[in-house]
Amino acid sequence: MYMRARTVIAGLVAFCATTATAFGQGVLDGSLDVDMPDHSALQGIATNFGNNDFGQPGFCNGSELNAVHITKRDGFVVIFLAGNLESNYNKLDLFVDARDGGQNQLAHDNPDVDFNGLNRMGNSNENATDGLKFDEGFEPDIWITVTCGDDGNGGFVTYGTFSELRTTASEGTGFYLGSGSSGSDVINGENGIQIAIDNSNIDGVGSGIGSSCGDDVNTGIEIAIPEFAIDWNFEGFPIDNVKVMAFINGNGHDFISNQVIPGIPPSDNLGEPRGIDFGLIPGIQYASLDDVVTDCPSYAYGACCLGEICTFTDQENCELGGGDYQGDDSFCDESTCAAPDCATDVNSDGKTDVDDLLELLSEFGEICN
Ligand SMILES: [Ca+2]
Ligand SMILES: [Ca+2]
Ligand SMILES: [Ca+2]
Ligand SMILES: [Ca+2]
Repeated sequence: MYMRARTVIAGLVAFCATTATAFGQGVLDGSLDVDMPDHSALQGIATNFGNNDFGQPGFCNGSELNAVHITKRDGFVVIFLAGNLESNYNKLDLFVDARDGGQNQLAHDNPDVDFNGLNRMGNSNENATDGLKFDEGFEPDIWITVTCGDDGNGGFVTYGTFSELRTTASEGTGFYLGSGSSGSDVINGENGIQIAIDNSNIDGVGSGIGSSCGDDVNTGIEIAIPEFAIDWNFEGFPIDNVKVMAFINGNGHDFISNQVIPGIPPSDNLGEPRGIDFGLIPGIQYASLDDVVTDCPSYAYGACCLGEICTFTDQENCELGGGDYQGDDSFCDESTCAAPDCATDVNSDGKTDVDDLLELLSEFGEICN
């Protein structure tokens, strides 16, 4: 059984070496195929990792995840992430839950791949309670990361890496998938995983941390995963319950942006991966094969003042915490929640009274240079 599968893989790779793979009506090239289903999730917030304006398939000066489409085709799970990945070696991290078991919280002893970048997001040792945690009900079994940049000679290059996320992490296999470039110059992994990137998008979400909409983007990152890469013991179980989530991360897998798909509410970048529990972030941060989402989520978020402390949240949460909501789409800056200037409040306790007068008198006659 194993030998037969290897033969299939070898044949596939030989085929792929000569041409971009056709999937029914589809072609793996970073452009959305006409027969792909509608989005399973749409982005609702602006990107705080740069809003690309280059408009070319390779080099790109920002990252965003506008939508995710998922389908099954000719023995592959095909995932299309509408958006673009900045060519500065930032990372796309993709997680796929398509079989029993897996890791709802990333472990520390997964395969050492991509400079141990996968374990950079996991718990820091076997007794630690940290480690990136997903929403309840999402236990990914496969991780794929993609990155891109200058190849050192002015050319655009892409790299892909894969790992299993086994329930017993140390039993998993992971390896480098190879390199490619933009469009139909795809990454061809030895296990049949293929990755294509087209970074042309200059639309989709705008720049910042507020509401925005990722609709109508038809280029991005297209990934095909053969079912036998998921059914690693060749048990022949049906692969019909496929769940997916992805985010843009820093180049060491060490600083997660605010571009997560399915999205998070309006937010600055999330930062340190080990501190993140998507279960505590409102909304469901995974999408399923048969989900259809046609409208961007809309969020009424704004600045909330609790004294001089400004946070970015919705009106209900702001007022529940005793804060003063500044209105939808208001933002926190230095002056948003600043106390009014009050020169007569000598001891800075928020009021002018006899204490200020006493403080002033106690220093009466002092020479100030
Ligand atoms: Ca395509
Ligand atoms: Ca699973
Ligand atoms: Ca954009
Ligand atoms: Ca959540």
